[in-house]
Amino acid sequence: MPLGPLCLGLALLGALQTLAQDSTPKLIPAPPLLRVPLQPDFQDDQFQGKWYVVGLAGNAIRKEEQGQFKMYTTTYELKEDHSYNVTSTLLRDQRCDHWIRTFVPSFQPGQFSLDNIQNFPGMRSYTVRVAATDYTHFAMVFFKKVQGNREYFKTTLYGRTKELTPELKERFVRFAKSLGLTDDYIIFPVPIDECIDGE
Ligand code: DBS
Ligand code: DBH
Repeated sequence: MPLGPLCLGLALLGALQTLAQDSTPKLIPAPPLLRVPLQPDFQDDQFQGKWYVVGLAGNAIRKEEQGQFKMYTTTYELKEDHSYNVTSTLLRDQRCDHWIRTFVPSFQPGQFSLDNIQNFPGMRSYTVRVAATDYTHFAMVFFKKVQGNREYFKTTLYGRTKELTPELKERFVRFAKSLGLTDDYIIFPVPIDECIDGE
């Protein structure tokens, strides 16, 4: 039996598999939505306003790759129809970048979907769920998106101020871990002044 062609074939197969894996790294699976808590008696008017992203965790958020990730803000403004205009403001390439989208209420208070997902290339679903908030200090929000055939999820620790207590940050870490994430996937963006002060 000629081993040469077989070995070559196996080697090629191995190389192909490596290539395929590299272009689609394994993602930690998203938890079922049913297992993600929902803030009871959600008050959409009280949730409005500016939130600092004090913590960020997700299956595509990696600590090493996002070293010195800068803090940004997300502002929620309620419209007449109870959708939110949502604006994130980030310092990017020495400029303030504004990223605007609309969250539409869905299924139950505190849960939303992204409006006009057809405008987002490859986006098949986008779900937002406010897991916990006291409205005046902090919020923990869960996001899940299916883009192409990949399912990403993330959670943000929002603060009304740039700093939150160690207790709230520890609670956020526990929450992120309850979603299947580990420390490598949890970051605390560095507070900055540019772009995110004011209003
Ligand atoms: O808005 C999001 C919801 C989101 O950006 C992600 C997950 C849920 C996410 O994982 N994003 C990463 C991959 O697109 C990213 O690098 O931002
Ligand atoms: O710029 C972005 O794409 C962005 C910014 C803030 C984003 O996708 C997000 C928050 O979810």
